[in-house]
Amino acid sequence: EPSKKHSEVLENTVQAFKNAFDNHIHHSLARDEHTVTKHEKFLAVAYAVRDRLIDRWIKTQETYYEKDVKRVYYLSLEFLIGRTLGNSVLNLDVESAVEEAVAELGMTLEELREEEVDAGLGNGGLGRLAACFLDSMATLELPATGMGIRYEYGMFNQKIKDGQQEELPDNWLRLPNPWEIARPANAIKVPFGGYVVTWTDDKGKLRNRWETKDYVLALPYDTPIPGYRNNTVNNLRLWSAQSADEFGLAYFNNGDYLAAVQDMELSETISKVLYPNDSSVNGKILRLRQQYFLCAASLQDIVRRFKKLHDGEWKLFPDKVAIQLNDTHPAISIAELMRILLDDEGLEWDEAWDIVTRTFAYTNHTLMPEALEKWPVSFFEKLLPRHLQIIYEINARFLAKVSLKWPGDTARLSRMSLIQEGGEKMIRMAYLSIVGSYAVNGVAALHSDLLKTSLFKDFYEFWPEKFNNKTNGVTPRRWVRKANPAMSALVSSKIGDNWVKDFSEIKKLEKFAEDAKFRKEFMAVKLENKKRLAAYLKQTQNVDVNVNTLFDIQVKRIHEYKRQLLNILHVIHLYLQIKDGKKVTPRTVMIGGKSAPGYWMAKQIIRLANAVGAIIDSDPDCKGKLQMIFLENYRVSFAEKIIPAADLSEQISTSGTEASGTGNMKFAMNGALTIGTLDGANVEMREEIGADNFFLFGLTVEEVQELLAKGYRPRDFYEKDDDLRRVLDLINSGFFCPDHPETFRPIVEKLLSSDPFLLLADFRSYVECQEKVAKAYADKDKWAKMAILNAARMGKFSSDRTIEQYAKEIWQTKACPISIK
Ligand code: 26Y
Repeated sequence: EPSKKHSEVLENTVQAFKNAFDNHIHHSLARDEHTVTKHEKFLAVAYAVRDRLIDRWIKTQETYYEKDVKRVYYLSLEFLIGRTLGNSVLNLDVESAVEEAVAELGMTLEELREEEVDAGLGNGGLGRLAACFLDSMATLELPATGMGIRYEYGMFNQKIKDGQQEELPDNWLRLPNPWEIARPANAIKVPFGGYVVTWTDDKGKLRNRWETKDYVLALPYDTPIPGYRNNTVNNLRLWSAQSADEFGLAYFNNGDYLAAVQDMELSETISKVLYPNDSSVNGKILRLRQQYFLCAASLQDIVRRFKKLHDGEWKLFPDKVAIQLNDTHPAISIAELMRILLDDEGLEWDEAWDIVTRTFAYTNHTLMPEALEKWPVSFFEKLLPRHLQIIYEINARFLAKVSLKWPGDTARLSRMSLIQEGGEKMIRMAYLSIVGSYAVNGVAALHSDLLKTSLFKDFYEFWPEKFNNKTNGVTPRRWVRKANPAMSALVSSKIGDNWVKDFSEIKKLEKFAEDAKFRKEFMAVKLENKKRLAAYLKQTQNVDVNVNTLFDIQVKRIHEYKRQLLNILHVIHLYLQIKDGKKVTPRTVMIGGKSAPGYWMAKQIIRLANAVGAIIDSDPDCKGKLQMIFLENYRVSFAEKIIPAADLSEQISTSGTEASGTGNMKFAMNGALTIGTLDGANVEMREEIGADNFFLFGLTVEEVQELLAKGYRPRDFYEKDDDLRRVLDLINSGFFCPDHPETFRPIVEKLLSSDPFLLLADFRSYVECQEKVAKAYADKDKWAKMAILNAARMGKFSSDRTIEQYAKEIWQTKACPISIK
């Protein structure tokens, strides 16, 4: 009984932590006080904290097993965790002891936290959502496991050189990762390629078997995920690819030892690097290998755990396991579970299909057509021949049912087919996901509605009951309590600190909007956060910012639909206003985010932002009035410094394009006001916050659709609007790039000719709304009231609320509290 043997629970006293640091510096790192580096001090503290998670971690897993609870597996190609130390210390409730003990090391906890490198195993919203969900699932004591890939290189590091994005590799594992535990004993073999053999079993039944010599080993690395102030420590299991020993055996026999070892490298490339594009599929076969690698390893693991308690009781599987697919990226799991049940376990098709379709649920995160995954049938023939057969069979049975409901509607059949014909045959992964799941959800009310009326209309008509909404949320632990300690302390001094666990309690803050003293304190905290960000920008980018200006911030991936370009057009407009001698409210506009390396237009937008920022900077007329800064290398740990410092949050996507957004929520919780469109979760935020406290502009989804339907002509807007014309003409003149005046002309060209995201149509409305923002900011007291009401009315957007809904309405899982005696 392991939990008895180690019942001398590690102490959380200051002295115990001091001893632990000392011990780890000596025994784990082989250093003394003269040779230990700052980073090693971080490692020692991290090991000491991790030690204090282990008992609960083991106990949690043991309890789930003993109670035989229904488990959730959250399958995702991305987990954008960021840093872990501060979060673990908070959730373990050992902040003050650790704080005091690290003083012994001659450092503050804050400094130590800066030593930790971000785990950047994701692109943006979808990956960060997975990380927030892990925190909430553990906090709500749900028996949940995250499963993903342990990429050796995460999201690239962005450098701005000569005003342009450069990508540097993120070699995050060069330094030891103190949070993970390798479990080579639990390695799993993942097959690829080969062929399908049909055989007859002893009952005379025809069966299929996938045969191959091509295997890759999946090694699990486990990271503990502690709940907030409870005993739950869930598991995040990330798979790393290693060559299987058998691989290259043929070479060994031929004596070509070095060729064999070189070949082993090939299988290890599977988990080498995260694909850094989040908005258009690139169709590389290595990406399909990654997807199958995750699915195969995870499902074998899940099935093994199920069989330990319920071998032969397959009907029970959906009562013990729910698998959530984070977008279509792990959708091959559906075919993989079918393969296991049919080929390995010998079930009949109907039994197997019933189990599969009571196990999976699918979350869609985008309506953008370029981001919808389709894999060539030829890739499947090469890599996953048995899965291809299974998908064909799923499709045939599905289309037969569709045809019964709509006899003779062949157009509908070809629209709904899992296989896209005409040209290269492709598998539509979203359709596979819908057909193989019992629940399909969007990530905000508007998005879920649009799924039903546009992208998945046919499927909604066939299975209305499958479709549901789960509006996103973010964890208040990381995004308020940790990122904004000053605001948190102020808030807790008024309403206690239970809001950290039950974020609906944040509404108790509302009444303090009318308290003049509180307003002053609240805005003093904001100023403190602005100073903290300013100091960081000075230190890292060597820029000086004026903290007495309106901090107007847009941070997110760079994409045309998110319309950073509209933001830049507005900045140029303000610049021209200043040159005209008009009075403006002093602003510092900050834009940050990464472009996919191959996304030319997004890179041009970054380049324009930097060029415009440089011109403004060089113009003495703008001093103290206008500044634009590009924030380099936006990532989770940087977001934690940026968001609490914002006065204004830019959420300006074209209506109908941003599925939800989650940055929008983080800003508002930290007392920023939003300028935004009726898109994604903005709609629901505005409902909660109140229309008076939200700066709304732009066309609605219906108006966008109408304008596009009647034939959108951006040039009409250019011709009718003098301010807009001046801005575009100035860019076109080469003013922002005198050495190469043609540089930014393609941007203007695209806006005038097609402008697919309707920047010109929304420009006037945006500029007028920004004028309202400027006026409101000038009235400090009014602004403070609005800021407080924003923070106070964000209770709905905790990921705890989101996860409660998933648990109740999709997974049918219940809390399983962990007790340690
Ligand atoms: C297939 C590949 C190209 C791909 C890789 C990553 C496609 C999409 C993605 C990531 C998408 C993503 O991050 N979507 C965002 O998900 C958030 C969480 O639901 C939403 O808030 C946000 O609106 C949406 O853009």
